[in-house]
Amino acid sequence: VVGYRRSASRLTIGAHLFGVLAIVLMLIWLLHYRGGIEYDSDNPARVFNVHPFLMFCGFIFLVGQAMMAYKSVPAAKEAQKAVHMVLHLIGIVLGIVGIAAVFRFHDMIGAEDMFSLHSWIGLTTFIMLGLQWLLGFFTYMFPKPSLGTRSRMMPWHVSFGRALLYMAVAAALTGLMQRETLLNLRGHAESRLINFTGLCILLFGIFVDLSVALAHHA
Ligand code: ASC
Repeated sequence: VVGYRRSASRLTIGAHLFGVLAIVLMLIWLLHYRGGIEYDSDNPARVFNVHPFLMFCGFIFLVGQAMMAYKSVPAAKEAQKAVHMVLHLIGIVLGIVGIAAVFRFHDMIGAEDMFSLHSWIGLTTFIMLGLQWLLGFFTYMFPKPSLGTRSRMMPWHVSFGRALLYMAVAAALTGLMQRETLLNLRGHAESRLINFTGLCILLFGIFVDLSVALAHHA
């Protein structure tokens, strides 16, 4: 048990490392190469940039942190649970703004919505994660059915959450690829920067998932 717990907390270090690295690389990309991040801008590119920024640095990063809260927050179990719930909620709210930004961008340039594989995976994942949050809230916070029901739901809650994290990573990577292709960046330094951002996002997902998989569940 102690060995498991130790390896799970070492894995959270890997997750923090790749998560922060992905944020830094993405900020270099959006601020240095892509003109900045601004929701209310008249410049469609700056409006678009809100989307990758909030979907990773807001949504996926905070959801991952929420998943690791039971290892990384040094507090009583009920406090960890509150952090787990609230971090997901903040992530979801930022995700809503991030999705609104890309719809606003499409509106500005007269492009159709929901055409790409990225948008299908991404919106499906986001809606299912919202439903998972509601189900988790009603099961584990309020009104909190019997202990038997809660424990029977737990493997589903954990397994489905882990699947959703990989789905979110798939959405992020297809989104980065799409942007790279659309901007015609093949062979440029910027394309390498985007690839490394994607690799860090993938490794963040893997480390978060392993830290959950190798943890001990109450
Ligand atoms: C909860 C909670 C848990 C589970 C457990 C049953 O409400 O905080 O850890 O349910 O008691 O699996």
